[in-house]
Amino acid sequence: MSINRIEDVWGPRTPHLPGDPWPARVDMYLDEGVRESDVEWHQSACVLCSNGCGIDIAVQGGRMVGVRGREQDRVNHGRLGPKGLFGWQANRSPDRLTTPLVRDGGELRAASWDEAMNLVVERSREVLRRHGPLGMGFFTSGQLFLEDYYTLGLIVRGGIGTPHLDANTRLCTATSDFALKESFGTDGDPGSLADFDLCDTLFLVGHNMAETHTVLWARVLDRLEGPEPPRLVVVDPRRTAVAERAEVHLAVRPGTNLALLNGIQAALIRNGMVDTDFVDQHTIGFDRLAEVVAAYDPDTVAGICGVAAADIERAARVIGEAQRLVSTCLQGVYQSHEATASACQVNNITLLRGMIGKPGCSVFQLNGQPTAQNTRETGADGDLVGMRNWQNPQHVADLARLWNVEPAQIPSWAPPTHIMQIMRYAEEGSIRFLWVSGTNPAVSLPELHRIRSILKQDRLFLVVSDAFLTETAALADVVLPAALWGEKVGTYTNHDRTVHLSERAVQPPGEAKPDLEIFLSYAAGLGLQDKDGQPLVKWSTPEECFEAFKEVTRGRPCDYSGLSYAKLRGGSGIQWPCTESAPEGTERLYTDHRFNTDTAYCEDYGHDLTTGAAFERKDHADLGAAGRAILKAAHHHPPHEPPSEERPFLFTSGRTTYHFHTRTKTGRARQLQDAAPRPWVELAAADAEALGIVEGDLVRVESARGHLEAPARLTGSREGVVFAPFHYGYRDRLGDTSSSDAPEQAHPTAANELTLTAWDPVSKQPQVKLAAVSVKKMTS
Ligand SMILES: Nc1nc2c(c(=O)[nH]1)N[C@H]1C(S)=C(S)[C@@H](COP(=O)(O)OP(=O)(O)OC[C@H]3O[C@@H](n4cnc5c(=O)[nH]c(N)nc54)[C@H](O)[C@@H]3O)O[C@H]1N2
Ligand SMILES: Nc1nc2c(c(=O)[nH]1)N[C@H]1C(S)=C(S)[C@@H](COP(=O)(O)OP(=O)(O)OC[C@H]3O[C@@H](n4cnc5c(=O)[nH]c(N)nc54)[C@H](O)[C@@H]3O)O[C@H]1N2
Ligand code: SF4
Ligand SMILES: [Mo]
Repeated sequence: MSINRIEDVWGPRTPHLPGDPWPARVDMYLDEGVRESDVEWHQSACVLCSNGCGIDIAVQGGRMVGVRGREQDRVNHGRLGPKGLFGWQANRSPDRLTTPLVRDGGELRAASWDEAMNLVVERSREVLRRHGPLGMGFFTSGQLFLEDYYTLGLIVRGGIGTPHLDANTRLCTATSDFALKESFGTDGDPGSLADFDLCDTLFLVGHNMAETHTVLWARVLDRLEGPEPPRLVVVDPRRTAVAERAEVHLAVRPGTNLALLNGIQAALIRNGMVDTDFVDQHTIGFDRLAEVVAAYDPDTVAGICGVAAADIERAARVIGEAQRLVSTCLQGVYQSHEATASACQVNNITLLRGMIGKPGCSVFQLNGQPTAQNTRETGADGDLVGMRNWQNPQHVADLARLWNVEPAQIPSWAPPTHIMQIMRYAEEGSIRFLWVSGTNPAVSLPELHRIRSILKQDRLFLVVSDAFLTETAALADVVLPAALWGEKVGTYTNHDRTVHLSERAVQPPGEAKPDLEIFLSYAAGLGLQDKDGQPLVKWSTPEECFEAFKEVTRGRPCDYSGLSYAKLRGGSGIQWPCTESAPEGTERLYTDHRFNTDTAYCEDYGHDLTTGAAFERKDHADLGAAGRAILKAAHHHPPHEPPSEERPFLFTSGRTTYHFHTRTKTGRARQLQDAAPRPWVELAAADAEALGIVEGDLVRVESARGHLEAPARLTGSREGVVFAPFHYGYRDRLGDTSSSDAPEQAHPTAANELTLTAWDPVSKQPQVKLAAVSVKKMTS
């Protein structure tokens, strides 16, 4: 059985009237010769993006042989995109890690679990003895399961007591998290994916949905090509497949989102397109917002953003005329200049138009990674478990009671350390132990030359848990072989709060173990205890962990107390909050237009969006939001690295349909790897012509920090913008175990060789979408 989701990425259309249910369409892919009736099916959800499509895994003879979309799942109604259909094949790749590895005489060699874990525990003890908890750092993922994160968070925050725990969600959706907290008081996207079936207007900001949430785009295409299609406004410097469908495409100069969004708000106010009743009753901050955005008239904004003033007016009119508006933000906002400030303006537009808490109306501060939401909820990034506020002593005390530790044990004297700061401490030598789980920073962090030099240091003990010998694992002192999705049980939550259970379909290869087991054996090795001398971590299975997590979320916004593994089996995923009084979950938040901004309840006291200065409890209380949403305003400032004579182009990076991040999975799925085997550089046709470059010429793109070389592709990007996918690290021969050092590549291909060490002042999300570069044609 084969269907072609490589060429026909979004599959056949199933159009419907607004508000009618989205028709089902089941996508399936099985190995050659395998029949649907001959396999066992195991329930799961796809882990190759934050849409979290319901998926069943086909097993025959103890081996994965295919997948099928779950028809009854509310997220995808049976559909799967290219990664979902083909990406699972990475699980069976012959180069999976099957034993622990330890560095011995400079080289990695196979070791037993006892030897490897003893080494990890001994080194932790030694660092704790000599440097204290601040010598320890942990960097985790947006791709493990809720139970893995919650266990790690407890070990690190409740046991070891270091604030140096962050996740790659910092690179991904930290801004989503912070923007939601700033505007609505707590994290959690308010809307439902069904709002895409109902809306009459869509506003997509820095989101290439056609490539990055392919099943959601199929859902949108069913509207665009059906009766009463929604109007579409897109903000992206590139002419993406999404932009091609837009009524208004604003191809802004990278780094100018905030000016544009201020301009749109100014037009809404000027044209009387504000829902004044909603604003008066349910928000605070309008006067200051109106004062700030008044400076952004269409001509001024046109000059800053490099788009026509008339197009800004048109976009504002489409948004202003909407009766049911859905807006999304993603990496073109979050990884860009003024990330949180810009994301908050999209929240503001939603509020100014009163488009929240109603069917067909919402803002989506979208996620990217499949389990990023759980990293945030479990506090495995810079948050405190259960959307608690680390600045609120009552919240910390409450958590300490649930964990049975002293409140002072949980580090809350300063903001949890973000990954760029963790790297800085490792560079300076105050962090001596770093455990990286489920992420590949030697490709995905900015300014790779620097990251490699930090990770390679002798004085830093680097532990990596992964399923493959990645660029990062190749630099480690100990590598722990991890079981992947489909080989372990657990839950995760997508970007409309839908929680899925993923069953174990097959055994992990060799001695690979689930992350939860790895963390539990670490906790046992360190002998971590609660304040009564009992083991700190009180569970030994994923389900027991889930039950414990339910208790720490009770009464918090992400309330899981009404869920159970049993309830998640069989049907669709279920949206939190799911409680005794809402046993089937909750489709939309804030339907009563009461927001989580009470000072005693909120997750964050807020920040100055321009400087990032954190407010104190008193500042928040003085605002008096008390259940009203907060309209936050900020002026635009130019980006850190403007183009210059020497480097006249703006470099940006992102994704292609067929690959996921650093390709550790999609590079091992034949159909996906064949569809995008090599990197490339996108140039605007006029820029290419001026440089004498034609399609396919090898070009060199160089920033102040590094360069990459790849063949040119001429596209409809705005002039002055250069784009490269960030998927291609230096291990282009996948499974290469020959060297633990970054080779001096003949042709470097990683986008992050070029990017800079800079982050958003509020969310601390690195700015990988903006760097000044030169471009030239290579002669050979
Ligand atoms: N195929 C595929 N899908 C994925 C992933 C993947 O790796 N591959 N990863 C998943 C993850 S973790 C994430 S976070 C999401 C990311 O999903 P997206 O955010 O949709 O993907 P990106 O390509 O990173 O960036 C989106 C767009 O931002 C634009 N952009 C660049 N600079 C600016 C700017 O200054 N302003 C504006 N408005 N736009 C700008 C780029 O041109 C690009 O088209 O995708 C998820 N889905
Ligand atoms: N220039 C540039 N840089 C970027 C971005 C960009 O757009 N441009 N995007 C950023 C974003 S949004 C993201 S999300 C990051 C992604 O960056 P990374 O997180 O570094 O990317 P991945 O390749 O997904 O790495 C995940 C690793 O986890 C492993 N893994 C998967 N499942 C499991 C598991 O169950 N257990 C364990 N232990 N390991 C597992 C995989 O094999 C893989 O090595 O990159 C960021 N960097
Ligand atoms: S849209 Fe995302 S979750 Fe759905 S199949 Fe594709 S990669 Fe998987
Ligand atoms: Mo991401």
